[in-house]
Amino acid sequence: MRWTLLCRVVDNFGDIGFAWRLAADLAGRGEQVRLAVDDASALAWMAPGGAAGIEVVAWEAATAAGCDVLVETFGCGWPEAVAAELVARAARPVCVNVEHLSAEPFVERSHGLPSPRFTVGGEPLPTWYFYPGFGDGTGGLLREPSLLQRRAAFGDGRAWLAGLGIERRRDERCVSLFCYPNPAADGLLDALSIEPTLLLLTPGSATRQALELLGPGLRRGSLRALPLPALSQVDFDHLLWSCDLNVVRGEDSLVRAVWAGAPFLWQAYVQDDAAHAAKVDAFLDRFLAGASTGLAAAVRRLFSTWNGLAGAVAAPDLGAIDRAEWAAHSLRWRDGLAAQPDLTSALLGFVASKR
Ligand code: TRH
Repeated sequence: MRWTLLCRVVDNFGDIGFAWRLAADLAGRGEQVRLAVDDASALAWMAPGGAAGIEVVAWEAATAAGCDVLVETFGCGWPEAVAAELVARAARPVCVNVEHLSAEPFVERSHGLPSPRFTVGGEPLPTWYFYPGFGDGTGGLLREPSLLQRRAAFGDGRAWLAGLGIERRRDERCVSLFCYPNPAADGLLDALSIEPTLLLLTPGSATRQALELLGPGLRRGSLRALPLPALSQVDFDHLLWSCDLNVVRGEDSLVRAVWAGAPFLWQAYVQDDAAHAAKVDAFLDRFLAGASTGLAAAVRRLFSTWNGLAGAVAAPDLGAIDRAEWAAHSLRWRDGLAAQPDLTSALLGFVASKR
């Protein structure tokens, strides 16, 4: 089928990050994809070289003519020309709005519902809501067909790190940091500095905060930190696969940390009305179902602190968590999710049912 994917970059990397991953997964399965985006600049480092089967065009150059499926990401709307084509019935693709990821119960209720838009004359232009999610009855999570095999074959990441000129010492734990500005960052660095730790800093806010808090030497106690360059999405996965703990944010990096199968600490995208508190809670309800009471309490406290939901700025308490239990639970949860259909397969099936 021929797909047009629409993406508007609001801020950060999540909008284009998700849109590119979906485009690449579709193209990898033999679909033809045109990705229309209002700011493609991040693709220069996220997807250098592009991918076969994907054409990237400017937002204004988007057209629904000749396409079978029109996907709007995160309610970004349609470019004027596309809206005009749809109103004039010059094109009749299946229209889908792929929404934000959440573990909240409304996702199951809303997934697959029609979201009719209307022409000025009141004629309906049906669009379907498609909600990514963690459970049955949602659109699932992006997971390319070979992802878990590639992850299993990757090994412990020492060779990949060496390719970046980074030598991980024998006794060091390896931690990645991708975060928003976070008042609890100082406490996290304290908690990490108690034992030999190599902290790998992603560009932007993680590196900025580490430099402010650790100084130019980037050391504290037994912790040494190293700034990384912006990585391609493929190498960002490699980073997560190389670490014992991944500190991630937003949506797409959370999903990739889940597939890495190692413990992760998630910072939700902060919303003014504190809507992220419910998001974090709902996620933890799912992630911790089946965990021991002790692990569940300690992980919940850690996530609350890191997300600023624990009252006064408290220090993230990594020491309270049984690490082996956390690792085994993360792996079990990953394997359970991997038994569910992935987002792209679910989307292909959904579109087929609407044609
Ligand atoms: O960048 P984010 O904070 O994106 C956010 C969220 O998606 C949020 O929900 C949304 O509303 C807001 O953007 C607008 O975090 P996220 O979602 O993890 O996206 C980061 C992307 O960047 C992801 O695709 C991984 C990619 N990435 C790389 O490819 N290389 C890198 O070196 C890094 C650090 C990230």
